[in-house]
Amino acid sequence: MRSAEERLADIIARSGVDFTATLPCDRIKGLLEIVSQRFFNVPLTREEEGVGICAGAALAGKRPAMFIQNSGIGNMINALLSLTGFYRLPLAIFVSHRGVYKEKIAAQAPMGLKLPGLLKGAGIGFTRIDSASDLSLKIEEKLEQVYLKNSIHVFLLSPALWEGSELKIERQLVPERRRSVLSLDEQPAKKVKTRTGKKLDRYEILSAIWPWLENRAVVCNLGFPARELYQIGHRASHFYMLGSMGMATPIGLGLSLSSDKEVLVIDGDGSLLMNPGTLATVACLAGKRKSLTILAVDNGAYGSTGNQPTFTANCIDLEAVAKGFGLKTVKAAEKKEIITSLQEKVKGPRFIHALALPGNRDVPVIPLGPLEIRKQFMGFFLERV
Ligand SMILES: Cc1ncc(C[n+]2csc(CCOP(=O)(O)OP(=O)(O)O)c2C)c(N)n1
Repeated sequence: MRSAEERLADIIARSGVDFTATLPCDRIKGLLEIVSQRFFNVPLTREEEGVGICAGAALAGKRPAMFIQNSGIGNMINALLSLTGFYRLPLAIFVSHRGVYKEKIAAQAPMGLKLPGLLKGAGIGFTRIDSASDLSLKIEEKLEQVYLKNSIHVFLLSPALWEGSELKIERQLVPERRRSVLSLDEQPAKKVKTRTGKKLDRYEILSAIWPWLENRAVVCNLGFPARELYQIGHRASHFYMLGSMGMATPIGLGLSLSSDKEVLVIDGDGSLLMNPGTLATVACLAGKRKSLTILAVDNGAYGSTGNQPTFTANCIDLEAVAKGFGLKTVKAAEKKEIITSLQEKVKGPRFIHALALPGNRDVPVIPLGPLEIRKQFMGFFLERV
């Protein structure tokens, strides 16, 4: 029997969708794999750019569809209203609806629960798809309307849909070539220079730097980076992000601009690519007296959602990006290189590009809520100012 993911892809193909754009969520990783294999697919750095790319595709006569997590709607709303809606362009949006069904990550609840109200307020039509039997019944007709009437429609896909799915995905971690990265397939992978090749995964890097983190304020990227750091050893000085992808470096900058304390941000390639402009703000505003370090753990993947490749896997050198904005940078791949870079006394903001292998450790979600994390962190940060 065909899996729910394959059946949904069949319906989408029948409706004539010929252009897709995706940004991963762990709960739809199977669907995303199928979409990237079956359709012309643009892997995104930020959901908002997908609205623009799909608008361009629609202007060129295509039938675009996006596949994202509900948090991404938060990044898209202005462009959806002032571009797609305003110019009456068609867009179908398939949303992994988190926070509503057997959710283990509490931070998914605020956006997930409020999303229907937000869409209603924005005048965007939506349909909840709660079970596999809803698939053809509820989707086909709505999809037809999207392209006939040039409208936006959101399909809220409950995680219940994929329960018991027979789908088997055979995929290596960050394969060399993927059809989805269309234009990149024609280019040889760029080699980034380090004295050594990638040796460590994120967990090994975090374990290696953990002793150095003592008594330093640390802002840690969401998902597995925060979970792994907590598992290696919790300290009150750790601000674990539970959601708000792309905000690690901005939070670190805000701390640094408000204090003379040393601040370390542990960020990720996917998160930095979602919000690279923040490196310009850091370069221009974090003055020479400040001690702000961004440790970019670059595993070339959206590690936390299934290791889907990001553009740093074969196209973008994050260190060059940071350097371009004027930051002091260094590239490191080995334990010793990473630790020496951290220990080096540098005035002003700096960017350490830590090259990592993809992969996550099987560690549980952080048992602390946001208020507890805030209380502990502020206790540490304000006590010593
Ligand atoms: C706006 C938004 N889109 C998508 C997600 C789903 N998501 C959570 S973590 C993550 C991957 C982050 O990748 P990266 O920063 O490279 O860190 P890694 O897990 O690879 O260490 C994604 C896509 C999200 N939380 N928010």
